[in-house]
Amino acid sequence: MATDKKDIVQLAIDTARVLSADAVQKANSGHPGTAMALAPMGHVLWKEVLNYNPKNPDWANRDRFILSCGHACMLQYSFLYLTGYDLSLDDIKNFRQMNSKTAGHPEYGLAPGVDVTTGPLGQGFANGVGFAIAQKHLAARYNKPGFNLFDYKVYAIVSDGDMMEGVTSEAASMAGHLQLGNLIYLYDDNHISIEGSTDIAFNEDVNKRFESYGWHVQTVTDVNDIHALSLALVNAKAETQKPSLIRVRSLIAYGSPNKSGTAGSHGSPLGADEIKLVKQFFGFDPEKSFNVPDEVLEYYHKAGAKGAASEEKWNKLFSDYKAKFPELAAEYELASSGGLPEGWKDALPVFKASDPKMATRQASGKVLNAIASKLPNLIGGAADLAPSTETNLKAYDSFTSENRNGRNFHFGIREHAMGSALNGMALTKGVIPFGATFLMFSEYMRPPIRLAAIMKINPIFVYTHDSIGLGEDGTTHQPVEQLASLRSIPNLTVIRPADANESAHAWRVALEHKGGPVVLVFTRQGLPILDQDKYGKASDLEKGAYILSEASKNPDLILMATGSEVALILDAQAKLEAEGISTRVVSMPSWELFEKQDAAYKEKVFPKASKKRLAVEMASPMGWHKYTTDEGDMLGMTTFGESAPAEDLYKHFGFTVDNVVAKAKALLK
Ligand SMILES: Cc1ncc(C[n+]2csc(CCOP(=O)(O)OP(=O)(O)O)c2C)c(N)n1
Repeated sequence: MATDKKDIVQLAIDTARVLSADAVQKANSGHPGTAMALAPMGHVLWKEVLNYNPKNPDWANRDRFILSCGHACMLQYSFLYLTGYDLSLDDIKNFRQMNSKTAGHPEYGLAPGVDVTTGPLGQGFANGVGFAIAQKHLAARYNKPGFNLFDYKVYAIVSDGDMMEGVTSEAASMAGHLQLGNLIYLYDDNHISIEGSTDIAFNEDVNKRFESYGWHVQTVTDVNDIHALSLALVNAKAETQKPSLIRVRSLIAYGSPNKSGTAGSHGSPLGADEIKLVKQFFGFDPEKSFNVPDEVLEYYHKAGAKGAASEEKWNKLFSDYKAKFPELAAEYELASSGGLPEGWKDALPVFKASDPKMATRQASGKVLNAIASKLPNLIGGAADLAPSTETNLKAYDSFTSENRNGRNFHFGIREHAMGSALNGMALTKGVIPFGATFLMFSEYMRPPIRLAAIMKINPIFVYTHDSIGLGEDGTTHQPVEQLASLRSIPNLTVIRPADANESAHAWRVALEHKGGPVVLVFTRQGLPILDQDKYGKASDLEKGAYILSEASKNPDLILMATGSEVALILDAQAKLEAEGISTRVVSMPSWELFEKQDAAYKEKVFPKASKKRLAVEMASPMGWHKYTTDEGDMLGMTTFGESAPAEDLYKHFGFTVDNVVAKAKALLK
């Protein structure tokens, strides 16, 4: 081994650099430069700072680590492998290949030790704020004198790209305001992004910016100075009031004679010749690849192995806690395993048909407030729209810098960061987070919605003001294409309930749902409460679609709708039946839930022989054809709406009983 007399620390760091470069070279794709440059950072983190146990990557009190510049993932994979996570050298050799754990960007659930999927820049930064919020909340709820169950910190490596993204500004502002002193971010200030020097697009004073957000800011002038790095991290840990940013100057692709400091090393393999020069520079055999000296593996394994004792100590602490605080311990154990307390569903309200009209947002608010005391781990808030989205938990405080016990979150008008923070919270086992805004502004949070779906995690996204039915706010606020686009996201379940009782069941399904996020879509405007003695049961919402009102005989026609349009098609059914047209009404709150039903149930709701079908939804018709068939039709929205009172808009766009009846009859001609 051509490693001569190097001291073990330098040898270890250089091994991580060369390993990262080799993996990118073999894959013939990836981002070697930053992984190489930041190996000293990786070393200080995994060797000295992070509290983790490679044998149990899910240990509840581990420090969280986020590689927000996910493209540099070979850095993370290298250290996860070296410290003894369940990742082999073959996994490193299979970087970016089919079915490997070492995907092109770190993916939650694939490589052990990856706390969150990253890659879209800015997301990891903002996820960390959610992790930090959740840590503070868990600590406030469960820690007791002598029992610091949750005292972990949240670390991230962030890059120039992260710093340029808007979501980072939202999240940093939120973190500063909330005084999340448990956040420690290392900023790789390497002056390079894809198009070249960051000067061409980015020249603000990042330190000043973060100071003004209320962060504690330090600068390390050379990433290779591991003593300075360690010291800055010690200072950051000691700062418990403010989130910490450590700006670290680095040279991309350090060690590459022809490519260091250039954008060329950002996103392409170094090339066979250059990688040999790199190996020579670090004193490695240029002819050997994936060369991990035994002493390096032993050295990092030893660092990783320390975690087992830390976890064991914590397990003992938790078992003592359990003896002293059995109820709290049981509550946490249940919540962190994804369970819900027995009997919680008994608290779900039931609404009567004789009650006055009620907007589904209002019903949702009543449901949330009815179940909040039964579900102590349900926490959430809105992007400055709690009064409009009816998401305030009235009996509970707000989560603030002084009160971490609060269950109401004021995310501010920061939808994007709210979504990303919700993901960080959802990834922290033990809390069930929800966040609310208008359906239109789901557009401002699509990246975290998509990432939640990729990660198959379970934040609940609450969206109200769900159609032109919101009225006078006009085109800018009237969602049209949002339902179709949300329904197009794999692993996402969209539920648009038809009335107050369906809203209660929508929350039930959302809270019980596993394997992906749920979007709940509610109206601004009042809707009649469907008579549970007369019509299909609202609990059947869980099947996605159900026969709400059966035809008088074998149906000539099937009317289907979601949300506020269900009441409309019920009225249309009465008219059609009066004219001798036997009409079935299907309430279809969720396509995704319906698609999970078996063929027999689907055939029962939509018999293949009954192809005269009309769907009604005040949204883009895209996608409905599957259910309406070639012989059916869809009454939807093909423009952006208008500013006017809702009743006028219904007439203008044809969402009237007469128009539904006319369209239905046209189908039967
Ligand atoms: C939201 C988003 N936009 C664009 C990209 C594509 N992209 C990947 S890396 C990168 C440049 C990042 O530069 P920097 O953060 O400085 O990383 P470094 O060059 O230091 O590795 C870009 C634009 C992305 N991953 N995410």
